[in-house]
Amino acid sequence: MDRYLRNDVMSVQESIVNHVEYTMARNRYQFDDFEAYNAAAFSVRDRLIESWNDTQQYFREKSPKRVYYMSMEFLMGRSLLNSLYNLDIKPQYTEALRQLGYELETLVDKERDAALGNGGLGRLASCFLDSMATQDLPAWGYGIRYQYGMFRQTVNDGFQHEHPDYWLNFGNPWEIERPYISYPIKFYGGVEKQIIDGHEVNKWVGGEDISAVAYDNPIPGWNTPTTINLRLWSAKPSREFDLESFNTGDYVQAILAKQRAETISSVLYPDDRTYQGKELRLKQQYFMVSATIQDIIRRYLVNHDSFDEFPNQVAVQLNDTHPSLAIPELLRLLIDEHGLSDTKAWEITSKVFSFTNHTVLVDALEKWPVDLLEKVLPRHMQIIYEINWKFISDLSQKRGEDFALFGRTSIIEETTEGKLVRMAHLAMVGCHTVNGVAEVHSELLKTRMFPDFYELAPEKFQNKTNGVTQRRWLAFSNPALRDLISSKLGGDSWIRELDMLHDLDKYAEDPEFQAQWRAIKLENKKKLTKLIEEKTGTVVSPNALFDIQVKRIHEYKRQLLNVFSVIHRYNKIKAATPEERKEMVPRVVVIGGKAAPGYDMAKRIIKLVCAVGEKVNNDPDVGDLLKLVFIPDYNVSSAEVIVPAAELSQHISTAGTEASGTSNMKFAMNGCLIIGTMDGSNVEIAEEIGKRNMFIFGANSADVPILRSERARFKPPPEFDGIVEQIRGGAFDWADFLNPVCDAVHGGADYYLLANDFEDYIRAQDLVDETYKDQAKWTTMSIKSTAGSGKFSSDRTIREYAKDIWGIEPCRRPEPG
Ligand code: 26Y
Repeated sequence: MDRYLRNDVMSVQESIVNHVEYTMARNRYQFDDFEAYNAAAFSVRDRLIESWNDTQQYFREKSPKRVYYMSMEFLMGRSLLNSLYNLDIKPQYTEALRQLGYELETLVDKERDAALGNGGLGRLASCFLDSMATQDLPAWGYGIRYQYGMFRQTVNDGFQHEHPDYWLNFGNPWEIERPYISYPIKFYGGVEKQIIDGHEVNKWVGGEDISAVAYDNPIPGWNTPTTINLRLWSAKPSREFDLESFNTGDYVQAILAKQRAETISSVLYPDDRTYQGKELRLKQQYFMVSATIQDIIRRYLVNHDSFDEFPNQVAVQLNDTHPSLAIPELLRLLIDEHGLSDTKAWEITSKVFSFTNHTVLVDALEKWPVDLLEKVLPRHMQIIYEINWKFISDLSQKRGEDFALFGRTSIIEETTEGKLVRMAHLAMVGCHTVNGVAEVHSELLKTRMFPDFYELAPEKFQNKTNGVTQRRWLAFSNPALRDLISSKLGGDSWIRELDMLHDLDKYAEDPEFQAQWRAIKLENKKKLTKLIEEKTGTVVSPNALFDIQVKRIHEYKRQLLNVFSVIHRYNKIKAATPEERKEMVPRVVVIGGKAAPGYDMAKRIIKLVCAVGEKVNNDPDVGDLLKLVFIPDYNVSSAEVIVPAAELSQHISTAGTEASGTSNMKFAMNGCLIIGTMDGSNVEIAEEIGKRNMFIFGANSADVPILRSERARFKPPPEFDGIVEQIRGGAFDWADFLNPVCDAVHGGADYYLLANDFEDYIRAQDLVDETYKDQAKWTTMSIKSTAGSGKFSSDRTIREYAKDIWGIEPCRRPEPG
C-alpha cells in the first residue's frame, strides 16, 4: 500500500463518507451541512497529520536550530479553506462534495472561528505561523487552548453586549489531543533550602499542582511539503493533586477542587489596552510559559546530555512581555532541576530569548505587584531579584553609583502602593534582542520608551516591520483578483514572492486591465452588501464608495474622528440643493470592532456610531448618498469578506500612538486606498506605494507632544464645535449618554487631538470624493496600492527575524515521491 493518502476525487469522497460514518457515527447516506463540514475537515486533517508527521520526523533527523514562538494569543480564524489551498487539494474536495450534493462554499461557513486573540498582536502571531511553515522553518508556536476565545459581540439599540464564545462546543476537528504529553505546573507554596550532594539548593515546595496537556494544531505551508505545529496547552487537574483531601475523607470537596484547576485555561482576557493585575491572568501566563519551557527542554535532551548546545539549538521569541516569565522559569529549571550553576544558567538563558514590543503607550506596559508574584510564584520572585541584583551591580561597575539611573532601569519599581515588577525591564535584561514592529515605532522605543536601555545596549535594539500573509489575505479571500494578478504575472509565484507585485505597475493605466480590476471590486462589494444586510438589516448600494474602518475600538484609533466627518457630510447633504446633491459621491461608511468590556468610553463611541447611523440611514433627504453602518462581531472571517470589498480604509490614529497596524497592509494589497495619518506602518506604506496614491493628513509624531501641551489654548474649528453642540443638543438622541464622548474631545481635553486634525482630515476626505469621480485615476491608484504592497508580506518579516534574531535556516524535507 502507498504510504500516502490519495487525493483523487474518488478517494477523497470515500474518506469523507467514511468519516461521516465512523468518526461522526452518522448515516453515510443522510447527513446535514454541518456534518458534511466536519467529515470534510476530518478528512483534510488526515492529510495534515501525514504531512505533519513527516515534517516533524525530518526535523528530528536533521536536528536544526529551532525557533519557538510563544504567544498568549493566536487569532487563527477558520482552517478548512486555508488547508485545502495549502495542501493543493481544493478542486478534488469541491468536486467530491459536489457529487455528494454539497457545496464547499456553504460548508466553509459552518466552521467556527478560532478566536484565541484580541486583535493585531494575536493575528500577527497567526500570520507568522503561516509564513514560517511556507518558508520551511523549523518552528513551532506555543500558546493556550482557551475554552472561550474572544467574546462574541452583539449590538442592541447601539449597546454592545458580550457573549461567551462556545467555539469548542461542537468539537474541533483541527486539533489533536495528546493526553500523554503533559507537564506538572505548580502555584503558591514556598521555597525551602535543601542540601543535595553537599550543595545548598533552593526547592519550590508545597502549593498546588495542576497539569498542562498538549493539543497540537497542524499548520500547513503553501506549496511545500512542510507542516509545522501550534501546540496549545489546556489545564487539567493533576493526578497527584490534593491527595491529602481525599485521604481526610472529603471526597466531593476534593473533586470540586480538582475542577478548579481547569479554569486556568478557560478564558481569554478581552482587554488589549490596560494591564490589569489579575491573579488568574498571571497564572495563565506562568501556566503557558512553564509547560512550554519544560517541553522545549525535554525535546532538547532527547539528543543532548549537557546544556552547552542549548543556545545553538533553541531560539525563543516572546510575543510582547506576556510570556516573559519564561526567563526566570528557564533559569529555575536549569538551576533547581538540572543542577547548573547560576552563572552557567544565566549564560545560557541570556542567549535564548528575544522579545517584541507592540505598544507605544507607556501605561500599557505590564507590571505585576511583587506581593502577588511572591504569593503565586515564590521561587520566581527570588530569581527576579537575583537577575535585578546582577543587573544593577554590572551597571554600577560601568556607570558608578548613579542612583537615578538605577531607579529608572531597575526591574523593580517602588511606588507608594508597593513594589511592582516591570516586565518590560525583565525582558530587556533577559533577552539578547528587543524589536519594535514598524520603523517609527522602533525609533520611539529607543528615544521615548527605553532610552536608558538603548544607551546601555544599543546593539539589542532592532526593527522588524510587521507583515501579513498574502495567502489568507489576498490569494484565498479574493480569488478573482488572485487569478487576474496571476494572469498578468505569468503564474502564481507571487504568492510566495510578493515583491513580484511590482510588475503590476505596468498595467496601472491600461484601460482593459482597469475594467477587469473594477469588475472584481464590484463583485466583492456585492458580497459585502449581503453581509451588511444580514448583520444589520440596512440595505446599501454596491455603487457607492465603500469606506471602511474595522479594528478594536480605542480612543487613540479615533473612530470618533471618522464619525465627526460623517456628521459633517450629513450636514452638507442636508444643506445642499438637489443639483448639488447630484454632484456628490455616494458613500457607505462601515465601522466595526469590539470594545473591551470595561472600556466605558469605547462603548459610548459604538453607541454614537449607531445613533448617527440611525438618523442618517432613515433620512429620506439622504437616500443612497450616505449610509453609516456598524457591523457587529468583527472577526477574522468577516474581515475576509470586508477587506476585498473595501475601496477606502481608515487608519487615522493620532501620530505616535499606533505601533504598526497590520490591517492597513491587508487593505492595500487588495487595491484599497488608505486615508491615514503618518503613524505606524502607514509611514512605510507611503514610502512603498507613494504618498500621492494615499490620502495622508494630520499632525506628525514630532508635533504631537507640542500640540498636546498647547491644546488648552487651541481653538477648535467652528465646524468641530458645531458638531459637538449638535450631539450635545440631541440631534442624534441619547444626548446624556453621549455627553461624556463630547467632553473627552472638547474644552481643553482632547488628548488624541481630534480638533487639531479635523480640518485636514475633511480636506483629505474631500480629495477622496474628487478622486473617486475620476474612476480611471482612482483605479490607477488602486492598482498601484497592490503593486506597492510587496514589502508587507509576513514572509519578508519572518525572513528578517530568522536571519537577524533567531539564526535559523529553512529545513525542507524532500517532496514525497
Ligand atoms: C497586557 C494585556 C492587557 C494586553 C493584551 C493584549 C496588552 C496588549 C495586547 C495586545 C496588543 C496589540 O494587539 N497590539 C497591536 O499589535 C499589532 C501587531 O504588532 C500592531 O500592529 C498594533 O499597532 C498594536 O496595537
